Amino acid sequence: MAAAGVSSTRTLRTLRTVRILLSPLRAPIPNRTGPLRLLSSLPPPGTWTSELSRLPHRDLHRLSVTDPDQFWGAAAADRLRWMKPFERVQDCDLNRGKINWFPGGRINVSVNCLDVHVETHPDRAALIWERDEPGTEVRVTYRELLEMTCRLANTLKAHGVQKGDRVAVYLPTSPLAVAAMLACARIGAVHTVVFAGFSAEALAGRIQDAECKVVLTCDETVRGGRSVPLKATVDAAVRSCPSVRHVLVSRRTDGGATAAAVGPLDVPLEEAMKAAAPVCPAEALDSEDPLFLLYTSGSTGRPKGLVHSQAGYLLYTSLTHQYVFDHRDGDVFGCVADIGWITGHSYVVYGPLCNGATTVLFESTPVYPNPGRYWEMVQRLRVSQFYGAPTALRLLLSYDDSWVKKYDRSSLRTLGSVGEPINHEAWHWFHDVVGEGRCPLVDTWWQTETGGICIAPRPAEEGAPVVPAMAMRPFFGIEPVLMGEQGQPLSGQSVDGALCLARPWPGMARSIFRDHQRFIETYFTPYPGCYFTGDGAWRSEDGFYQITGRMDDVINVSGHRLGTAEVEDALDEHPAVPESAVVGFPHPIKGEVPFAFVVLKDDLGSPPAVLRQLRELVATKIAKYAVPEHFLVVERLPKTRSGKIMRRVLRKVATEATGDLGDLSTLDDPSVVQEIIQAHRRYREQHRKS
Ligand code: 7RM
Repeated sequence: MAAAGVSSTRTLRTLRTVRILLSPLRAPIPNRTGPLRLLSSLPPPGTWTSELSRLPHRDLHRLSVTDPDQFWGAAAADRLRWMKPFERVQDCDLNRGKINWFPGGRINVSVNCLDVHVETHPDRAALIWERDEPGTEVRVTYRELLEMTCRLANTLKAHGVQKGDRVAVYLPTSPLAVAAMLACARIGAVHTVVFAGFSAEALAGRIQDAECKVVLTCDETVRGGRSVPLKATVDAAVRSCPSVRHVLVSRRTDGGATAAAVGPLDVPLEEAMKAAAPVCPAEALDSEDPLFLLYTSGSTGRPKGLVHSQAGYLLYTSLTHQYVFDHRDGDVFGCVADIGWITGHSYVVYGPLCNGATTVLFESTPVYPNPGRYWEMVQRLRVSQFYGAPTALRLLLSYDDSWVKKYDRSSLRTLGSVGEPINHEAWHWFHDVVGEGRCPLVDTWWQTETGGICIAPRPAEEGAPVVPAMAMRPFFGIEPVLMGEQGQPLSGQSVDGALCLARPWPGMARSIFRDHQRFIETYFTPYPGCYFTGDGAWRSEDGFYQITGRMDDVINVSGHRLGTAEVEDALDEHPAVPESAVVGFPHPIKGEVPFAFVVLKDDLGSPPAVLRQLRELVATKIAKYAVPEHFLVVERLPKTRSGKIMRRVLRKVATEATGDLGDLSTLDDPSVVQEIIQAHRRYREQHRKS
């Protein structure tokens, strides 16, 4: 981990500065007589607001790790509305991948996100749909969203959807998509949202794996001024999905001509919802009934359907949303992620709605109609928190600062970053230019698997000043452990290792759909008793954390998580490609791009034509962002004697870091490395010429 060491030294220096700035302001931890005891047996309702929430942030954190049952029990009893109280706080055994929170409890997530707020503030905007054309936003109140959700829930029931059935949602970030998620939650169906940028084959793969009964979509959507035909993609996908009984189609645009022909499975959604009753009783679900599946890339095989469940997920997303972003009543929360990713699930939909916030649904792009889009939106909607991805910031900072400065950003209180490491330049631009140096910037680390933010700065903590490079610390109930190469926990400071989380937390995924064994093997076997994140991290001498990047074959393209194995599988389907290897390659804006090494059979077509077909193949099998930016044709790949491709060597060839290739002794034929280095030189020269 040489690269990690370099950036670690830099961080270390920054962190020292932070500590110097922090120390005079640090409030002493109050002396306590005896242990904190807030609960007797079952947490009485009201405990959290009356007792816990008054505790200083630091004490809350201490309680969350010294007495997690008390902490989570009180939080769950008070923050959520239960239909039946839970009997125990948790029953977990990470060794066996057994994760069980709030057993015995019955709850409905849609009631917590809608009905409870309709009782107190029915006319508050739940959603502000920031549509593609600026200035055409649509507000949906809590009352309206509840009615929409109920009508949709009744429509799903009328089309045979029952508790436990899976429903695919292939929609842009829009009120209908949110209502679809909550409608599933209302009746106990399990939604699986598929990012509307995925191809027909990628969509079909997910529908097949989840055996979805119903697909929800719309005719087309408009993004960056261009129309995207969603229904046509669904039509192509469902042909190979025998489980699908109905496709519920919303009419998004008036361009009826572009809507695909009405097939035998299709149901016009607006008509069906109009005919459905506006009230739908909420199912009393078990705390651990599944809420949704979300497919994400791993280092091997096809994307896996991570299973998240009801109560723990909702509690965790609402608590993190409140504390990490310093959410207050009346705020407009602006998370610009697409609902097709976990960030959209947790911080566009569930966390903010559970907290009764007004949440923004951003449907456009950062540069439409110009690079001032985000900040013009902040001004127009009076956004309080802006949460986005470094890749977009890197793109925007390449334009003139006047695109930011001409808009009023005084409504902003907290800035957030997610999805990939935020580099220093982007951090400073976001903090200093966008936030005028007065808003804390929270760099939040988490994963599809963790359900919510796990490691982030704590600006809301008493005495925490607003300073650059605010360092990351574990959230309530999270206990990070760094593991060394022999699998031993590394104690002390100034160390880096494999990032694990040593105790269960309520927001974590419960399983991989229909493959619990893979769940155990991926996350709990590498370091028994701990959850393994797949990331490396560095702990500074002050105990702050910095993420150093993935330790496996997962890369991050414009904040999109991608398994290099998926790209290889797509390439290998071409008859001219006997084998291929894909690695991540640094890119100034996208963070990383796929770099493909391909072996071609020489009797099959001309290389340029084949490469064109390969690009097309990846776009149709996965998505456009997965198409390799670089293709290097090679004679052979570097393989170990046991036949494993040594990708670490290929990464070094791609980045021309061939000075130290590391241990090559396990290679079957080490001469292949020089061969590939030569091929790369020729490639680079050609590239320079063109
Ligand atoms: C929320 C999300 C997860 C992977 C994760 C990391 C990387 C995410 C940060 C980060 C550095 C961050 N879910 N990652 N956040 N790396 N700093 N603040 O992105 O499942 O799609 O991706 O993303 O490698 O393992 S995800």
